[in-house]
Amino acid sequence: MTKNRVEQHYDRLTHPLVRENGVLRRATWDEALERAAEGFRRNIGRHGPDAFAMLSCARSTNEMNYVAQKFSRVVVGTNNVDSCNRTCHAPSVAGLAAAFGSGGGTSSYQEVEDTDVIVMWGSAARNAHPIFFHHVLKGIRKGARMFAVDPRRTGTAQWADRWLGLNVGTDIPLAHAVAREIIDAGLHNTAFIERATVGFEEFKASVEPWTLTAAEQVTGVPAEAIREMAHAYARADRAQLCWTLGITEHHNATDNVRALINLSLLTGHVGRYGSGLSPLRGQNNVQGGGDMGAIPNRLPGFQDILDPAIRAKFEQAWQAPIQPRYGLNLTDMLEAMGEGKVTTCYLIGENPVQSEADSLHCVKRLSMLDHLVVQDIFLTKTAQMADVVLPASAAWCEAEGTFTNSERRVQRVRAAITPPGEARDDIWIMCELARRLGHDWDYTSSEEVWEEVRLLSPAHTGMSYQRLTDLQGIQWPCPSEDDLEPPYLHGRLWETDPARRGAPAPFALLRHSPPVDLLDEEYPLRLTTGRTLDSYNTGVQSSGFSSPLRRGEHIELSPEDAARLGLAQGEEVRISSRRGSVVAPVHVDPGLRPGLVFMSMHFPDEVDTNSLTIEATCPIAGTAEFKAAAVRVDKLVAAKAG
Ligand SMILES: Nc1nc2c(c(=O)[nH]1)N[C@H]1C(S)=C(S)[C@@H](COP(=O)(O)OP(=O)(O)OC[C@H]3O[C@@H](n4cnc5c(=O)[nH]c(N)nc54)[C@H](O)[C@@H]3O)O[C@H]1N2
Ligand SMILES: Nc1nc2c(c(=O)[nH]1)N[C@H]1C(S)=C(S)[C@@H](COP(=O)(O)OP(=O)(O)OC[C@H]3O[C@@H](n4cnc5c(=O)[nH]c(N)nc54)[C@H](O)[C@@H]3O)O[C@H]1N2
Ligand SMILES: [Mo]
Repeated sequence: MTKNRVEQHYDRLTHPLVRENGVLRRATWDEALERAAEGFRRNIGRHGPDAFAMLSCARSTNEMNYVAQKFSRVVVGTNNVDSCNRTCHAPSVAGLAAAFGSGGGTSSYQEVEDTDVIVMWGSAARNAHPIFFHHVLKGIRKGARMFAVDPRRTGTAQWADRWLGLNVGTDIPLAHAVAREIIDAGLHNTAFIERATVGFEEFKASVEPWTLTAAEQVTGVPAEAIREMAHAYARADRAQLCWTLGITEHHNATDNVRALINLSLLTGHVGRYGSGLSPLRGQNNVQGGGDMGAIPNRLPGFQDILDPAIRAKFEQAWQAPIQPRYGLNLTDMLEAMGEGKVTTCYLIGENPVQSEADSLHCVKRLSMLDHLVVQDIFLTKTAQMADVVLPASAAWCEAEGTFTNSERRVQRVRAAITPPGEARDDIWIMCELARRLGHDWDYTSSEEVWEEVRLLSPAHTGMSYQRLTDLQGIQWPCPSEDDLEPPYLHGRLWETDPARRGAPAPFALLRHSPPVDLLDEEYPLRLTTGRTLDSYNTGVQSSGFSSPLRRGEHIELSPEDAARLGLAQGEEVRISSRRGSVVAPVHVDPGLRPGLVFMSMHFPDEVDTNSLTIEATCPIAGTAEFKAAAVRVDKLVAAKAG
């Protein structure tokens, strides 16, 4: 492919913009960078470094994310840096770290091909992770049995041997019933439990009330299906447990994750080839963004900010003090904006105006900022609120660097085309801003950044660009250039020598906590939101063209509810929650059970799904309950008359 011979999307940002008399106008790079830096300087000078918050881009490279978190920590002096991980898999990271000490998925993609049982729990992988799903299909072809646990009979569930259609937000009762059945039938792995875990007796007592019958009543899943999955998972020689947002976008999301981890501890399905836990990550480099420290509690290499020795190592390398406390996460940042504590924000490759739960509330908070800088490749709804808009290159095709996927594999990406107009590399832009704020940063290549990462993060030390190229990617941890770790984590749990085995993995004691947004007579239906194959997140990168594959936003209802409400396929109706109300056409979906409504989040310009969702968040991870809102659906004529 010849550079520049590719037709660019007509809406790409091609030059910087600054706000003047209330409107955004074209500016030179010099003017825009000066305005951006001046606003940061003013706010930090007035209110201190913690008045600054940054969101870093999970679409961009590891190198970009490393520089972004360093900008927050060194140039500004705050740990207030986060990314979209907060809206999806922060609970997976928190749950896995609490159980095993590190937050990565334990298995590699290849392992679902070489396993006996695959459980897809709250995951629409057929739509959302099609590459991974190819591996799943290969596993099924080789004889693996698959179970899908999802309120909807999704495209993923259609490939399963058994679909467990549970009520939204009842995953803990279901997992507890699976655990109780396994223990009751004597199928738990006593040797593994004794050797590698703690807290089994207390756990056993805690799941005692969740008989199959009790669970059937709460979850809606037939007792016999729960029993079948429990026996299949426990009896399997190898089993993979995969989950995504059906587990993590809840107010008790970290508990949900721990409930699934408990099952792996009970059966020993972790730390071996073919047996493990896979939270399939969301955006292409959200795993890498977190690994690089673009989260408020970890330095690059998932190293804890509260550890004085770790801080000392980074302070020495960066020649700057690091605050000895966790920064604000995305959820806390928005709250702090509402309270006037965060007054300036640097948003890189995020569109919270359309992606945050209870979006109307989010807009209110962002509008209270004194100074907002947005760095993106499109003029998003969020960028339209900014004081300064900086046009970036699109990392996936216009930048050099590395991405890290859900199996912790770091892979090189290369610039195939040049960015349009005056758009510039994310790292170049941050260096220019750093310089204007008194830090003489001069990274001339992504490899130079990567070499710094390798020095500071033991998990990445063995990954030179050359080696990443030769081996077509390497999974972390990779501490040295002369070896490769096994493709799965936590093999230590199987060591017979206690010294090598290290800390045991604790069972978690958990309680069922139903969705916060209660159903009542006024709002009797349960709305859950998610993805379709043909569109991406807030639609910024998948809108702007028409395709026969994309059919716009719909309110998906069960045939029973559509009939009860007298709604026809394609009819425009109003859907309302306690927070907002929108209009969209009906789609009758036989894969939905009565009482359940589904919408995507892909067309917010026309239908703002997130004006309906609730901001109830997981207290441990900060993730919002995108998957459970109480709603009402009304015929338009009836709504007008009322
Ligand atoms: N085509 C496409 N692919 C994408 C994306 C995209 O926008 N489009 N986005 C990417 C991103 S950022 C992410 S994070 C991933 C997300 O990937 P997924 O998490 O797989 O996608 P979702 O559709 O959000 O939700 C998964 C499933 O959770 C189910 N669910 C809802 N409530 C519950 C519940 O209470 N319990 C259980 N067990 N299940 C429940 C939903 O019915 C849905 O099928 O996809 C990534 N891939
Ligand atoms: N109702 C509902 N809402 C949800 C969810 C849900 O399931 N239901 N899921 C949540 C989840 S999991 C996620 S991840 C969020 C997604 O939320 P966001 O991350 O806010 O949404 P995106 O549409 O993915 O926006 C990414 C932005 O990055 C920009 N971008 C792309 N590449 C680059 C680059 O190389 N450099 C720079 N600087 N910018 C770039 C794009 O133009 C786009 O504006 O939405 C959350 N919101
Ligand atoms: Mo995500």
